[in-house]
Parts: sequence; structure tokens; C-alpha cells
Amino acid sequence: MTSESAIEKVYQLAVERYGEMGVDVAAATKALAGVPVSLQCWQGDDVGGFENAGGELGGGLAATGNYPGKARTPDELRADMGKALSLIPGKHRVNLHAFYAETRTRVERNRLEPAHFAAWIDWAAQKGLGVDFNPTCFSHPMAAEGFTLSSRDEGVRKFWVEHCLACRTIAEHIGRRLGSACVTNHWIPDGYKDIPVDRLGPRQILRKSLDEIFAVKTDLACNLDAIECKLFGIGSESYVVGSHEFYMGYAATNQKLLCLDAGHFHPTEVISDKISSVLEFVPGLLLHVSRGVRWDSDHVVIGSDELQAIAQELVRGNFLSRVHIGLDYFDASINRVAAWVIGTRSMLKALLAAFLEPIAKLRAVEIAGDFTARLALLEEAKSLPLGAVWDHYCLAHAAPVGAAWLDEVKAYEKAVQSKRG
Ligand code: RNT
Ligand code: ZN
Repeated sequence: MTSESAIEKVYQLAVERYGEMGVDVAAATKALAGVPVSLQCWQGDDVGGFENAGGELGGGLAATGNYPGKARTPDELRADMGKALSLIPGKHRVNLHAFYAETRTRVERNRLEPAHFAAWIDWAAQKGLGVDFNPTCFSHPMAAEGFTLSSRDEGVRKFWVEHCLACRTIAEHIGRRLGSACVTNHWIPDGYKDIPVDRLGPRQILRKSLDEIFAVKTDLACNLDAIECKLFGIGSESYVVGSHEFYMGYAATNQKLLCLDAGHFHPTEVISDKISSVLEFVPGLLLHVSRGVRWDSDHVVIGSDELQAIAQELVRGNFLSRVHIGLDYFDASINRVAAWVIGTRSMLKALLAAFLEPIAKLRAVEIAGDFTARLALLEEAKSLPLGAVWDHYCLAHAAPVGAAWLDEVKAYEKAVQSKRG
């Protein structure tokens, strides 16, 4: 066990060391405490949802792995998320998908109501968590043809428009109840496996559907709409209706939040460089922080160069009031509670590193045209004593220090998850 006094000692030395670089550690940790990360509920049950237990995961999504102990009920999922949240410093949010509704009998997705999320809302209120929301336009017979909001079948299209409208009503209710705007992210899987001859038609239909959905005004203090693009998915390799250009144009024209998912671009294309570009034209962003490995594989977020670059952009640009950070991955090959903890702690640590950057100095040398110093100082900054500040931050926020959280997950796995059939 690391002793508290040792943590305190190295922290004091770190404060001094950062101070020499012109960095105020207390200001950095205070800023970090104000940044919530939205934890995706779907990591806990491999994007299963609770409406038709046993239904196939659709929309070209794939959760690979068969690690035992996934959550089977809403109570189990809440317990698992509660466990994960207790191992992460700070106050955060929970991201729900519509098919995590709790209904006594089957309720069609276009008939969902706030009441079907009462247990989630009460739980979040009691824990002081914000909640975000998503229409579920996949894993459903009406999505079986591969088209939802862009379907040429008017019955199908209407159904999904109604579903999105129902979701926005639910989100507005959630935001009002919890006193914190709910970000509603609209993602659809629509696309073709093979080369289409009409790329325009489905996009015109999607535009019309979005117009119908957003024609109903919601209170911006309670609900914020986001739209999420994608380059390709499994089964939509050749064409995705909701491409980056499509939603970028729509979000800019209609002043919606744009959702950038780190796994939704060409493998060498990064979202960190997009943040300052698109924020010139859209009111805000939702980030789906993810980690693609060779493709949009939704691996657990780790402290990669790109994660650091995302955090740096958010902090350097002072964008955090306009950017909502959500995680989006689903790994079924490791303990699912650990997957949340690893990804969220990595995200927070990357933000802390960004807040601790000797930015004044870096900016000064860049403006002076001294690119030698810029590169040199950026490299030196990488080995400043971040770990000492992070450990102290965890301690101050009553979260386990270092890998101590892993013992708690192992104990939880033994006592709770391993007992699930
Ligand atoms: C799919 C999108 C989308 C989903 C979630 C479950 O490629 O990234 O955000 O992962 O809605
Ligand atoms: Zn996503």
C-alpha cells in the first residue's frame, strides 16, 4: 500500500517542480474537478439493452469477447456502474440508450416515455449524476433492412422519426429533473455494404427526417441535440448516409452539436485536429472518446498520443464549456467494470496532464517563432511529475490511488459478477 504521507510528500515536490515551470497545480486540479465524463451504460452488457433479452446486436456493431459476469438486468447494470464510479475521482455522468428502458410489458420504441426511465433517473438523482441519452436506431426488426431515418419506406422512416421525438421528450424530462442538460445523440447505422448508384437520395431523406425531428423545440437548458457521423460500419462498408460532411453541414446550418467519435474516421485521421475547426461553426461538440484498432473496434480508451492530443486541444482552446465528453467503447473480453474504470481514469489523467501543461511558455516560444524550443519543451513536459499530482487528486476525491482500484474490482467480481449465470 502507498502511504498517504508519501503521496503528500511527492505531491508537494511536484507542486514545486511545476511551479518552476509557471504551472499552478491547485488551479489545474480544481479545473479537472469541474469536467464530467459521461460513462456509456452499454459497456456493461455488450450493447444488449433490456427490451428483448437475447436479441441480436445490429447496426454493424460488434462486442467481441465472452468474459463472464455481464449485467443482465437494470439493477445489475446500475450496481456495476455504481461500482465503477466509486473507483473514479470526481462527479460524472451516465449515458443511456433508449433500449435500456424499464417497461413491464413490451413498449414500442416510438411509444417510450419518461416514466420508463424513472428508476434510472431516481438512481442518478440520488448519486448526483447527470444523464445523457441516445435513440436506439438498431437491434430492431424495423432496422433490419439497414435503413432507419433515411429509409425509402415511409412507414419505417416515420417509426424512427417518432422514436427520436420520443427520446428528445425523455431527454428533456431527464435534464429538467436532474438540473443538468441531457445531451441526446442521434446515430443511425444507415448505409450500404456495396457500391450504391444513388448516394444523394438517402441523404435527402435523412435531412427531411432530421428537420422533422428538430422542428419540435426542446428547452436548451434541458436537452441538447447532437448528430454523429461515421465513415463505415460492418455491413455499410461502401456507403454511410450520415457521413462527416453530411452532419457537419447539417450541424453548422442548423446549429446542432456535432458528435465526433474517435473511431469513425480513416485510421490515420484524428479527431483532435477537428475540434478547433468545427467549433468555429457549430455551437458545441459531443466527443465519443473511443480507440479504434485497425478499424472502429471500440477498444477501451488508454493514455494514447491521440487521447493526450484531444485533451490538450480541449484545454488549450478553452473549449470545455462547449464540449461534452462521452466514452464510447464496448469490450467483452475483460472485466466490464474494469473497462469503465480504465477508460475513464485514462481520460481524466489526460485532462490533468493538459491542465498541467506549461502552456504560457510554449505559446511564447511558438509566437516568437522558436520552433526548436517548442519541440524541446513539449518533449520535456512529458516527464514532469504528473503521477504525483494524479495520485494526490485520487486521494483528495476519495478514489483509490494507483492500481488499488483493481483489488476492488477483483473483489466485486468474486462476490457479485461471478455469481451471474
Ligand atoms: C456506432 C456509434 C454509436 C454507438 C452507440 C452504442 O458506431 O459509435 O455511438 O457506439 O450509440
Ligand atoms: Zn459513437
